[in-house]
Amino acid sequence: MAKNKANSYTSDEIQVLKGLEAVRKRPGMYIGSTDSKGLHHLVWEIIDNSIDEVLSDYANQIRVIIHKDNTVEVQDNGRGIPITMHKEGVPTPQVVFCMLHAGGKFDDSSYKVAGGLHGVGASVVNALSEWMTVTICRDGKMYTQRFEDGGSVIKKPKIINDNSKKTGTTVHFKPDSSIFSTTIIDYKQCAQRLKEAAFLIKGLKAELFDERNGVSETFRYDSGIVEYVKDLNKGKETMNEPIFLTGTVGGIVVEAALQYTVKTYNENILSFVNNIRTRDGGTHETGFKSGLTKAFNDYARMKGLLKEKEPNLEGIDIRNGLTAVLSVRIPENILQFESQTKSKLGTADAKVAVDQVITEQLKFYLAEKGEIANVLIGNAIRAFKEREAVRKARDEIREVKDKTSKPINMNGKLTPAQTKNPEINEMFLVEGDSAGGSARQGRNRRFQAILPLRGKVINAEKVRLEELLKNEEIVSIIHSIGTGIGKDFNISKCNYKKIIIMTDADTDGAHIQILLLTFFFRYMRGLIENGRVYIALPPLYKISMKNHVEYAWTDEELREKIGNSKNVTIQRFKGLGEMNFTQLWETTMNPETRTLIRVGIEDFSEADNRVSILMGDEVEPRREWIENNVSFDNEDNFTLENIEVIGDE
Ligand code: 28G
Repeated sequence: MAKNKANSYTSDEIQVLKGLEAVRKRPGMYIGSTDSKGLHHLVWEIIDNSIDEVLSDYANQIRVIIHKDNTVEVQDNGRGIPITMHKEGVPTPQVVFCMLHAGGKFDDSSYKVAGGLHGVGASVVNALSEWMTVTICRDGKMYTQRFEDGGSVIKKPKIINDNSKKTGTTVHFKPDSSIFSTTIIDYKQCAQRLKEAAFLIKGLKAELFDERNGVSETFRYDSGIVEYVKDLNKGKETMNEPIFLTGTVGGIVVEAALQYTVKTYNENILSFVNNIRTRDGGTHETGFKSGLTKAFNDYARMKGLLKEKEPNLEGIDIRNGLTAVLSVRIPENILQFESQTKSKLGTADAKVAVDQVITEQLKFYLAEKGEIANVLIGNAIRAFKEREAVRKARDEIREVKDKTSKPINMNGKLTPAQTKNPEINEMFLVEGDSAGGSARQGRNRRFQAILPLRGKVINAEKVRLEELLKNEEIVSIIHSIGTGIGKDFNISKCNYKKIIIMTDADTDGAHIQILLLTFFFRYMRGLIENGRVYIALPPLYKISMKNHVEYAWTDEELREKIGNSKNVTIQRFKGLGEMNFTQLWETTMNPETRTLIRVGIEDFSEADNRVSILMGDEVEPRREWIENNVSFDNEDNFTLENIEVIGDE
């Protein structure tokens, strides 16, 4: 697909391509895929057009309705698309919805939505819809026009009301079921989108109605990203009220909100450019970090909190426990992304602008709020000291490792695989010594390693790394996997293709799973990102029939497998320990017959929040969550909110 650069575009140069047929032939080229993800791109595309109108300051309301038939209706209260003739005698709505536009969209806002993978235009949505109706309120009239069959049938526009006081655009469409593998619209994703937009655009009222079940929500945040940061930190103990910093340099509008948490030691910076999430950061994030570091050090020097001979506080320590939302608006003519996916900002001026705004504003803030400044600087100094302590502890481990001739000690109770092939090897983390024993006997010793875990796993969310490194199980896990942890993490050193958590199918087992996932999420996130972490699913039932044995994972499966057979014995497995090693191999470990769930991370900030709530001090939400969310049938629905199952093997 030819993409012209945003800055070489003028509104007169609308490149009209051949028609919508090309889109229907190769939908993937325009929306990435024709699965659920692609389907939702259609929705984002239309919502983004409304957002553009909001950003141009002509609209402040967006309403999204998911109808019973999974059609989607989006409304805004903007100016309404002009209904006048566009060039060469085509009415403007027809240009917008029936002509393919190469590159940028053609409205006049200078900070328009840049589009992630989308930004392909409403005509692509029309092309991939069974029908689309557009209703425009403008100049006291209400017009409507309908398109069918991917925009190939164009009905005449109609005036349905010539005494309408409102203005705005409404687009209602039905995604084409012959193109998409699913046409079910996901409420949660829509809610998340609208919520994010409402956080980023102060004063925007975004409503979502789900007519399939009567659920609805309204998002409106008059304090914008300050409320976003509070929302990210909800349920966590914090050090300060969010600090809001803003300024404009060279046409780049910078907004940041910062709040420190007490018991989470990592940083969570969410950055956006023209309301598009930049997952991989970029120049604005770099500027944010350097501004933050500068402001804190300048202040600490000025107040004598750092002696002349002492080194500067380091960024990593200053960001200890920080939750921040950074939102910048960059005029289109200097907007540049580093990656194809637009997830990393490249505009060099953004670094300068953000750095300058953050340094100046934050220095000013710290000088004014001396008490908070002291708390935050104390936090950074403590983080520095603890980091030093951790480094020492890590060095000690290394020394122990170097000195002993049997490094295997570091691996605790690991029973290694016979071959050392990281491309095929698997490690089972097994709950309990006895199940560990069966697993050791039942495994394929060539490529399967077993590490039994005794008792409860330590909660990585509650203790610092230093403490964690004193825990035998954790040390064994780290050393067996081989990647190192935290900043030292290196996926290429991973000894295993799959790391499989195998626990009993009960609440304790679920708890162990969550504790292990928490540890991986905090210290070895790359394992999850690389899809190396799995959960084994032992069966719930053993069905012994005359000549053979079968296993069932759900009640339904049990009924199915029993059928009309007589003389059947059904045994309910309560734990791994009830299976002998052959059964364990057949049902849960044999790659040919087992079911594994792969653990993935959909959205980091949400998952981060979840993990903090789940693993933090409060016991009740954790228990509740386990009961509500962990089910032990094999419906693949183990979901840690956004740490989720992304399919089996
Ligand atoms: C409801 C779902 C999605 C939109 C507007 C408003 C204007 C517009 C949209 O103009 C056509 C071509 C080049 C200027 C712009 C109205 C200027 C003046 C608009 C939407 C006009 C596009 N008055 N609202 N498009 N350009 N909302 N919501 O699609 O010359 S699209």
